Amino acid sequence: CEKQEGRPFRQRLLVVANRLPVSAVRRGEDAWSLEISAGGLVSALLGVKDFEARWIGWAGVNVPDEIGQKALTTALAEKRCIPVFLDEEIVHQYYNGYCNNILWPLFHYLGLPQEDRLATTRSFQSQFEAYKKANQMFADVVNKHYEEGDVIWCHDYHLMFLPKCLKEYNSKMKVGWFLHTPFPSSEIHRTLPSRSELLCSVLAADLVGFHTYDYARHFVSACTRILGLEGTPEGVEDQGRLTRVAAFPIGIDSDRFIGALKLPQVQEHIRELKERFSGRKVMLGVDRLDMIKGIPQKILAFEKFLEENPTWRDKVVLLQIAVPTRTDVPEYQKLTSQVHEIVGRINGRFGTLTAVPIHHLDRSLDFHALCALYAVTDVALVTSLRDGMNLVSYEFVACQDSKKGVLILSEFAGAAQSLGAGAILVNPWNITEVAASIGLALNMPAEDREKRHRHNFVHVTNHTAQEWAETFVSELNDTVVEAQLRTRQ
Ligand code: ADQ
Repeated sequence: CEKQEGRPFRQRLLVVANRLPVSAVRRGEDAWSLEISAGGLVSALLGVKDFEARWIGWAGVNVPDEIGQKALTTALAEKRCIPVFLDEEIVHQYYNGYCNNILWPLFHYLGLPQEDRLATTRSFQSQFEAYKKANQMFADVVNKHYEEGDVIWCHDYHLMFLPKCLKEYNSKMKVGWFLHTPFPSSEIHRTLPSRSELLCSVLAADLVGFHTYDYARHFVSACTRILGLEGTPEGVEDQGRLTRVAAFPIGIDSDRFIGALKLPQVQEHIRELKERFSGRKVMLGVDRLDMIKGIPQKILAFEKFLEENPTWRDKVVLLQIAVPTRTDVPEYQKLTSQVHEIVGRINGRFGTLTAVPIHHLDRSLDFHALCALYAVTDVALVTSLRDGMNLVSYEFVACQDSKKGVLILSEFAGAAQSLGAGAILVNPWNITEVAASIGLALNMPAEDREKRHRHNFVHVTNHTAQEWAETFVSELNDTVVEAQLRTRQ
């Protein structure tokens, strides 16, 4: 059994996710350069140290030729990654189509894109077929690398069909499935034409996990209402077979953030930022540029705050860092222009020759710069319209132990259930309420800030990514053992 820092690995863990945690760039016929990429799941699993983990997923590039595929497979193996090769047509139908155009908005209560609602409805069946085909391709790769005793952990809405495909290969595989987005109310889920097939496939897993009890409850009620199965306190039962369903709230590797703050380069960043924004309170938003994150609503709330509080106009600055995603999708392009237009208007309206109220960056920040920004922030604004959990709120809290800034948090983010008592909770659709909360946060007495921060800091440092993964995997092992005992009785 291989070792890491002298400790034996407990078990082989096959982490299956749509994207591998690397971006691959082709440098020649058989040469690739690889870089670890950002994202919620990557951040979480970076903190997991006690498993011998291998990642299986798509590398995000089309590699039609055998030489390229072979070279990429070899390069990825060094990073314990195993690629699934998807061609352009499958990616278009499965990833852009079914995953991002149908499941993503539906699971976040946003419905189908307005403009092409009918077109989407028409192409639904072909996209669903591509989705199943892609999931089968993932299953083929997992099966090829599977060894007895492995734990297989499938991630997210891209792979809802995978548990069924895997169990068809080998019913003894230990299969867990975890959803990183919300699972919507059964009234929403039942509008999906493929509603039953998806639920049945997920139920083939031994353990099904969600960030919150609400999402788990929605899933169980979808199974009872749509499939007519029995929901029990443990999960869902179908002809004597139980699928365990439970909540496993994700966390972050808090030590990594707390440790980074002590590094000289981060201290230098902090010093520069303090100097740059001296005399002004710093408000911060860090999001992927996605409609679920509620960026335009957040900026409009900030505008309302400035409108109603002229004395604050030259004393506060909003830094909004938005990483562009899915840049080829028209809806996302529209969102980018919309955000630029609103920011431009507000800066024109409230800016002076020497200062603007909003600094908006369309880019990703490196880890050290991000930590420094979190550390100098007085008020963080997380106003997602819906969010499975939201790790930015956790990262902000982890970096605030000396400043004790205030977190304004959407009640529709999963994090509201864990950080709600320390944050100011808001309905992100209510701009008046968010604007009032900004005032409350900026004027909050130190004692109150300290109490709220302490509550959240204890939570963030006690419920880490590592603990999340360990709990899920040990629960999966236990579930399988219990099921075996039940069948023997
Ligand atoms: P995401 O929607 O990606 O994840 P989130 O949980 O906020 O959302 O994680 C984003 C990650 O990307 C954070 O670690 C953050 O630091 C990083 N990031 C965001 N903007 C960045 C920027 N400009 N520069 C650098 N880094 C940036 C999905 C779900 C979430 C769920 C996670 C984990 O949508 O609800 O919390 O998975 O389960």
